[in-house]
Amino acid sequence: MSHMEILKASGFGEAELGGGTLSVATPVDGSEIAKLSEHSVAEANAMIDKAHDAFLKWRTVPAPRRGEYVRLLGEELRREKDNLGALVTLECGKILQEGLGEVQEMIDICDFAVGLSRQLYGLTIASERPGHSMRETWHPMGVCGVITAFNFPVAPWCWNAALALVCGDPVIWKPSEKTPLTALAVQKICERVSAQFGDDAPDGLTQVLVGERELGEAMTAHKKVAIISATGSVPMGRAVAADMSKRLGKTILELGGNNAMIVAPSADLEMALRAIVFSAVGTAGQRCTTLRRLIVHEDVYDALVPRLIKAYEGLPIGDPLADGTLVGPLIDDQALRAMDAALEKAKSEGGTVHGGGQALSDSHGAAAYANPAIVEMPSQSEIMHHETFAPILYVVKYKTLEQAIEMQNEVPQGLSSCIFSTDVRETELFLSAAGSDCGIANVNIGPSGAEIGGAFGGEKDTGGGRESGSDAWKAYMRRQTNTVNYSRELPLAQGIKFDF
Ligand code: UN1
Repeated sequence: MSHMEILKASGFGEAELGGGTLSVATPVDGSEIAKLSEHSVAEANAMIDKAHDAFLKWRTVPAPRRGEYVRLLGEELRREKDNLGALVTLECGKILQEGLGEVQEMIDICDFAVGLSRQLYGLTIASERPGHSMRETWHPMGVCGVITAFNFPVAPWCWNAALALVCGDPVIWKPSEKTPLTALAVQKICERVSAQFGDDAPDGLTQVLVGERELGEAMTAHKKVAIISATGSVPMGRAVAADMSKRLGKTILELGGNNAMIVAPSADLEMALRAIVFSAVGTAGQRCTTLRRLIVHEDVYDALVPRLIKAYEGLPIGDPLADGTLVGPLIDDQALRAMDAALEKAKSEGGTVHGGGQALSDSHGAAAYANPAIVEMPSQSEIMHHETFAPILYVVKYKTLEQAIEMQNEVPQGLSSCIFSTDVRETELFLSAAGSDCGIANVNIGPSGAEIGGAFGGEKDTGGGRESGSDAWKAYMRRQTNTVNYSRELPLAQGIKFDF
């Protein structure tokens, strides 16, 4: 399919794609595919007010009925999976299999949220007073602002939106300025869902803000945005947290990752090799869960690392829309330059670089295709503490598991981690309180590609937020403690006497 056909299949007309000020390029060949109109801050504020009006109505719609909205969204996404998956690939450059996988992740969280809409359970609590009962009730919170990054242009919106919507919160979305088309395509889908759903879907239930940073700032500044869930860089997250804390608004932050794998002597090296390649070069190293540090026991280093270097040499790099490609382009030239700079720094810190540099420079014009790189490092140096959003895998040796865990935890980020080992003493230590300090810790699988059923997020510079499965829904609701006196007395708690 041509680029225009992909855009048309997602419902874009030519008029909509031209005439604006925001230039959108496809990383596939670097060409411009749209010039979109941007929202002003005044328009953003009006949209937030509209979302708040929607909240006043939506919060009174019974949660299972709200779940029906999300069920219809999941159905529409199933129908649109091929079109939206191709658009994800066109706009952010991940290979088509991963574009489709991202839409599947949206469908999965919709299914989860539909069930959840009948399970927004509170507790009953024993009261210390006779004739009293206590319980905990969960109520809708307010407008939920969602800020997303270019690398997963649609799934993180859906992790947030599917939960927020069943929890009674309208959603206002500020996608990355690099990937607004996928967001607009999803908004078109939501508008179809609203039309099917009927009158109790208020106007402004889901909205998209097209433009740059100041629109995110409009959301953090606006009192009617109760929660902001932001995915992206650590500096962005810090700015959102600082602004929100001024008005004591809630945040859910999913920021940087610097994910490691420990390969122990007992590991199944065949499996480890496959897991390493997928998690280090998948999405061209631009997942927040990408494998960036490989910590290999000295006894298996020589059996693993030369094979890995060889596997990298044969990787099919190219057009992400073409069958057989495993590594697509980086988002833009700036990303390629950041990768080059990190590799130079790694060299200056004693690293031996295999691979790296621009790939396919002749055939792909302005696009930024990179050769994935493996860097053998003498120790965990400065550069290894940074997340460079590119396919760079640093490799270091270890002697004892305690030392490996210490290295794995030493970086500022705390998103995902894993160990390859068939020794239960090692794997359980890795998962224990003295083990990985990350939000995600896996055994015998890579650090990326999490399923939606678990809570997703991590500690330290990763921001501490949790999205998606488990009880992440609680962050989108307000908790209310209710004490009900059904007696004819008025005893005070803590046995206080107060007679008058
Ligand atoms: C991200 O890169 O921001 O676990 C999200 C994974 C995907 C989500 C990544 N399910 O790799």
